[in-house]
Amino acid sequence: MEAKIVFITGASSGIGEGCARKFAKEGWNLILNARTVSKLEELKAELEKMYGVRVYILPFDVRDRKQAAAALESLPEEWKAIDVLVNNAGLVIGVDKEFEGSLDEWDIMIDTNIRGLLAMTRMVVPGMVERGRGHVINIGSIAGDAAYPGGSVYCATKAAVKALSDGLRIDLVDTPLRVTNIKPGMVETNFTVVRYRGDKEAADNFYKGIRPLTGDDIAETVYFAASAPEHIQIAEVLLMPTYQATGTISYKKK
Ligand code: 8X3
Repeated sequence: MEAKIVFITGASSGIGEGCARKFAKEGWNLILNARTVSKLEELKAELEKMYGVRVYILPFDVRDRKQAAAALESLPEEWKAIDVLVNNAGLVIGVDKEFEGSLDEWDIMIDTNIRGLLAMTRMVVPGMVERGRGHVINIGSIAGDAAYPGGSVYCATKAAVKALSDGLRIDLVDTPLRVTNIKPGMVETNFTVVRYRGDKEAADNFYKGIRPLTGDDIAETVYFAASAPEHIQIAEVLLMPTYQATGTISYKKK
């Protein structure tokens, strides 16, 4: 059988990069998206050589609907039959209160985490429905389960990811397609550096005394959902470090 195709947004670092490595290791062909190509080119060279899979680089900003549509349109015929879409591109900027933060920064989060994810789903899923085969895996967050201090808008975007995942599952209930919402807790990636607007020390402090998850840990769970037998739909997975209990409560060793 032909190798399956996974399309990963935000694949140049963190959870997206972890997913690229995991799916390649399992023999899948990859379409990798991010805004900049340099890291994707490195990944492509490495994974093609290491696992003998094929990697197609598709750079665009998920916030730019026209760019995204043109990129998807440009996919060569043999890459169009996407089996799994991993809607991973997402970010958090700042830890401000809802009455104090920057509307411009919140727009970036809303446009990426909600509108970008929705646009990708809207563009990729019709082909899956036509082919009678496909799986959408959204990277949500523990932050979508309940708001926490300094997280208001980010938490709202991840609550939206939960609603969009549930809504899509409802809309696809009469099809063989599957929808999964993966909800990570603390994961140590560049994500946290962006949350603290580039302050590496603040980001390191966030994880001090706890062993956080890695992008590779999340990728294992994403792959678990993608490779489950066809009659099993992993609807949601909430996963966090052993010493984390909720979005706000974790035990940090001194
Ligand atoms: C981010 C996870 O625990 O920082 O999606 O809210 S957490």
